[in-house]
Amino acid sequence: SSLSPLQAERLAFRPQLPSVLTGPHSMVEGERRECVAAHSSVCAMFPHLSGSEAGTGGTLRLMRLVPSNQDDNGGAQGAPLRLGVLFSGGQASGGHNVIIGLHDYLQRWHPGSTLLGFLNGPRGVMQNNYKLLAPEELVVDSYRNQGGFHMIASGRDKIEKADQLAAAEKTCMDEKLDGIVIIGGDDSNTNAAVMAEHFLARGVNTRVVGVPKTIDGDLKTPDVPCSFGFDTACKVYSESIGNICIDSASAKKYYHFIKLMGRAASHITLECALQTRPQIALICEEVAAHRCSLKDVVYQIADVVAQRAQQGKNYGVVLIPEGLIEHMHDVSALIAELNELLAQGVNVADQADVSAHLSPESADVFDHLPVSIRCEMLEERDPHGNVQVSHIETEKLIMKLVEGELARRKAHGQYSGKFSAINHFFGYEGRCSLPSNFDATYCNALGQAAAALVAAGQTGLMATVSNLQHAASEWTVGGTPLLAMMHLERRSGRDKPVIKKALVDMEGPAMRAFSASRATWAAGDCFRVPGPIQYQGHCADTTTLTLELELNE
Ligand code: FBP
Repeated sequence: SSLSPLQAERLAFRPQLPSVLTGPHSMVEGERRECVAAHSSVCAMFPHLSGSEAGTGGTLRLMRLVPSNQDDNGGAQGAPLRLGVLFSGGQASGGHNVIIGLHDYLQRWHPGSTLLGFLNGPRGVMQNNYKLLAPEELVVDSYRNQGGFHMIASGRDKIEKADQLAAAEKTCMDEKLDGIVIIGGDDSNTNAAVMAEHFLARGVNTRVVGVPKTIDGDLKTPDVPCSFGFDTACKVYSESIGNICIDSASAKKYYHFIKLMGRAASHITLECALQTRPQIALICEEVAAHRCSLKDVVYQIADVVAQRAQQGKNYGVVLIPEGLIEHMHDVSALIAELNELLAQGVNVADQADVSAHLSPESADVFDHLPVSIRCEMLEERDPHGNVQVSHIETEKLIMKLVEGELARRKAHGQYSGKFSAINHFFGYEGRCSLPSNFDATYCNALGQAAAALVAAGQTGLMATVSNLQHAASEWTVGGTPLLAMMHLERRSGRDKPVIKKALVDMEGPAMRAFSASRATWAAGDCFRVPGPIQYQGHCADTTTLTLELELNE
């Protein structure tokens, strides 16, 4: 077998189930919910899902799974169901356990059911390209508690335009699907709501249920405590960061600049900072809130380096979220102008010409960037033709500019230390690790919750598993309306209903804990070493410090 001993051992792990899923149960209505903002406008855009076409003005309700002895939907064994499932967007550890949760629920409560795994993400639905996840072929069993999405693979296509919705509708009709489960982030679950509305309007019987996935941790509400994959990714990064911290304190000669995934939100960087206590961790939301410029950020780091040099410390660790580049106001203005120029077909090979077309402020920023970064900004494009910010080596940019600033201070007699820096990027390696016990258990429960929602005839909901501060047996299970996670955003000149990204809350418990300690960490050597993910023993069931702080607020 190609399995490592640990992979083989993890195959045998059986996540504990919330007790409500271990016996007969039924789905009941819970509290009312409002959209995050613009409730009536959002509901009016989804008349069938919100019930506003019935003149109610839009009533959204939570669903809760409760124990029952009755022979109702999802309670005692029911008729076989036909379910489709797909992964959408970036990988996140635990995804396979969501599918396993779906599979196990169907086998237990709806024997004879069929589970279709759509291949390569939403495209698989539009092309009706799937793999049968049949128990007898043991396809599913060999992925228990394993990392990755490779059982059926993922993709970043969208199902939102009329022809795409029509293609999805045809597949669901042809396959006579009772339900389709979309395992994705904010955009994918926004599309899930659009699809659920479309199916209701067209009289298609396929229910649509979402599952909260993304390592970025920016899909959360009071009903969705966290997205899966965040726990494992932060643990993988924190292990390496902790080791690098100790290396820097041992060699005493390098500053390590570490870029971490997380484009819009800096939850990963904040959690890794709480875990490892580096000298500096930049938080995008704070940079944006204080309207920091590139120079402000560089000065902030140079100040810490200079203060440490006075104590004879020419080493340390700096954490940089990958979205930083978009959150410094002057750089984000430059990127917006470059996007315009690229769309107009400016000659990217001629950097002087590009500079001449920019506003004086943006030209000043552009001209002071290292040539390599200028090239990245002009050459790395995403499929929409925009600057591909996640491919820009922000950590190198900041490192080089700090070096320049320190040289300037040295020339003025304001700094006399030595500065030698090394850059790292931790991203993809955190997305497919063997899931932590938390992610394995949470995902298995989420999969079962999603199946229970479909079995109860629910559509347009996100599966939820809550009460996470207690043992898994006490976790609660249900669903929250996708519309309740939405607000309106101005996109391409019109108001679009989308799921609101949950950014780092400047007043939240995790940020408060970080703010209270960061000055001490900057000056001292307070490094903390979390070590590798544990699967056994008393450290095995800890979750992130972020979630722990939030749950104990
Ligand atoms: P999702 O939001 O789809 O889960 O993806 C998040 C993420 O892992 C980001 O942290 C990162 O910026 C991005 O994916 C990288 O995307 P890609 O896999 O397309 O390079």
